Amino acid sequence: MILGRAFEDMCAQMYYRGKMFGFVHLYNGQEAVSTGFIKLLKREDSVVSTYRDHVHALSKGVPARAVMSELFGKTTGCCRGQGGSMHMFSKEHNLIGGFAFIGEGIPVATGAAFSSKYRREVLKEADCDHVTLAFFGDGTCNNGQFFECLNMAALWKLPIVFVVENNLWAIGMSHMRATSDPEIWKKGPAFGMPGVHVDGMDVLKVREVAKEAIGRARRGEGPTLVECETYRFRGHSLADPDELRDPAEKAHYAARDPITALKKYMIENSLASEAELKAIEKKIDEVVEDAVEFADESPLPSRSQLLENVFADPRGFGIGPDGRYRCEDPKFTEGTAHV
Ligand SMILES: Cc1ncc(C[n+]2csc(CCOP(=O)(O)OP(=O)(O)O)c2C)c(N)n1
Ligand SMILES: [Mg+2]
Repeated sequence: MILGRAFEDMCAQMYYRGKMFGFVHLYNGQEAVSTGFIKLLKREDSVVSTYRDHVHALSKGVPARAVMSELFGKTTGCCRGQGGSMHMFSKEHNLIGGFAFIGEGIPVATGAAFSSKYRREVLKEADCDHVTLAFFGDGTCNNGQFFECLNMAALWKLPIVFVVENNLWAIGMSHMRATSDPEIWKKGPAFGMPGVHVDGMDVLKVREVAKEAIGRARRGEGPTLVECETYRFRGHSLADPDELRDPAEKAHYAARDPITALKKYMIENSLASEAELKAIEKKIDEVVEDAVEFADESPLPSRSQLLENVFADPRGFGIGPDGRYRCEDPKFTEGTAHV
C-alpha cells in the first residue's frame, strides 16, 4: 500500500513537470482494495484493470521501474512505451491490461476466466485452477457489459471475481444520482452469484472477503461480485481540479485513510514498531526514486517502433519487429509512413 501511495504521489509530481503525457488517473485512497485482493494471487492468476491501473500493476509484481518508464513513454516500460498510463500490460505477470473505455475490461476478464475453465475441463490441464480478478468502478456498473458478463460468468461458473471499487463518483457524477439501486453488491444474487459489500478502506477486511471469493473461484464454484466502498483522495485525473466534491465528504474519508488505519492497528497489536514502519517508508522512497531515475535515463522508442502492433503486415510488405519494410518498391522505402 505504501508503494502504491508513494508511487502515485511521485506520478503527480512528474506529470506536472511534463514528464508524462495524456490523462493520468491516480489511485490514492483505494490502496486497500488492490493490496487486499491482488496480494492473494498466484503469478498465473490474471488481473484486468481500468485506466486507474498503476497500482494494480505494482501489486501484481510489475516492477516500479517498468511502470514508471511506461508512464514516461520509454522503451523500458512494460509496454515498451506504447501503452502509457491507461494501458499497463504485462504478459509475464498476467496483467491483461488497463483499459481506457469503461467496462471494456470486463468481457476481457470474463474471457480470461473462460480460458482457465476450458483448459482445465476441455484440455484436461488438471492443475489449471487460475483465477481472474476484474477491477472496475461504480460508474461502470451502469454499463451493459457488466450485466452481460455477470450473466455469462454465473451461467458457466467461471473462476472470476468482479471487484467493484465504489469510490462514490464517476468523474463528477455522484453514484447516488446515477444508479437506480446504489447497492451494487445486490446485483450478484440477481444473477445467481454471491454479492458482498466490504469496507474498502480496511485492508484486512478486504483481504478476508477476497480470500473467500478467490478460494471459491479456484475450487470451481463460480464467480463472486464484491463491492468495496472506497474513496479517491485526488481528482478524477490529474487534469481535474476536483471542485465538485463536498469538503466534508473528503474529510470523512481522509480520516479513514487505509494506510494510517493499518499502521495504527499494527502498533496497537505490537505487530510492528514505529521505527520498522518508518524503515518501510524509507525503503519505498528509494524504490520510487530509483524508478524515476531509471525512467528518465531510459531511451525513447525509435521511430521504427511506431508501426509495430498497429498493422498486421498490411500489404504483405513484411513489417518486421524492427519496423523495417521488406519491400523493393522505392515508393515504400524504410521510414515512409504511407503504408
Ligand atoms: C465507454 C466509455 N464511456 C465514457 C467514458 C468517459 N469516462 C471516463 S472515466 C468515467 C467514469 C468512470 O467512473 P467509475 O467507473 O466510477 O470509475 P472511477 O474513475 O471512479 O475509478 C467515464 C464516464 C469512457 N472512458 N468510456
Ligand atoms: Mg467511481
